[in-house]
Amino acid sequence: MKKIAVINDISGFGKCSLTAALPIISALGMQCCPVPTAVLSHQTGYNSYHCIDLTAELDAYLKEWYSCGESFDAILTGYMTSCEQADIILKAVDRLKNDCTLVVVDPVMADDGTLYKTYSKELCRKVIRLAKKANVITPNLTELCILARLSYKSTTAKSAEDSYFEYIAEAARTLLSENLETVIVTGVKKGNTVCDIAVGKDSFSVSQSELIGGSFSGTGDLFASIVCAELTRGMSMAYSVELATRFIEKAIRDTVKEGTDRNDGIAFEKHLEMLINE
Ligand code: PXL
Repeated sequence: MKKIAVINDISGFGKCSLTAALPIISALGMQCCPVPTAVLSHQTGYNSYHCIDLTAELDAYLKEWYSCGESFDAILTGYMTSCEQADIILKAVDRLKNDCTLVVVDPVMADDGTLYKTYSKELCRKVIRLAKKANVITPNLTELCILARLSYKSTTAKSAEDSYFEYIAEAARTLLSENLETVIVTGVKKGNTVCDIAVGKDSFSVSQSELIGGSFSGTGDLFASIVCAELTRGMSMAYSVELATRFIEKAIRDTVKEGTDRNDGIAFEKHLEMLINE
């Protein structure tokens, strides 16, 4: 069975990070091996939460993995609590990967034009360094603007232009390198649609959904988990992105019907059957 190491927090409420990655990767028939970076009562978008930061334990936890010689088909990283934790994760990615390991970095930093309140400029610089180690990154549009040093306001101001997606693709292409093969920009709004755009050196694909509701907790984590697992089992980039887009669209539709708060995440559980034996 293929194994994916997921370096992320676990939050009691918010259906994000590890509570998103675990069911998705299991449904897709792979073993999810968590490196829990923190335990939170709720994700940080709620008005109040308690965070048990596991930074001080991470080296000892990872040392056990290193001494067992564990190796992984893929590594997926997400939310980080501090610069000190980011430094440990930067080293862990190098130690855990082998020549065949797919490294997917979700450069969690911001959404809707605003940095998450726990992310400093210095932590963003660490995220940028981590993104450079990846084969695939999955920034939302705000995070792409940070990575590509663009203004979010002037980027979204172009959304009505015919060339909007090409503009975004050009920005994404500036990030590509020898190892970073694909940048998938998520949640790009255009008219009444929201799109996920996969950009490679010579490739470009757009997966489109109807824009329903606003942005919800955990969608980036669900998206990155589906894409990471599908690529790990050998599916194409365009197929993996389209499946992730369709899965999230269906779950958002149910969530909007239920009328729950954006912080509570999306109603994805009933749609896991789309992924089982798929
Ligand atoms: O979904 C990203 C994420 C993950 N983990 C925690 C968060 C967030 C976004 O706010 O707060 C704890």
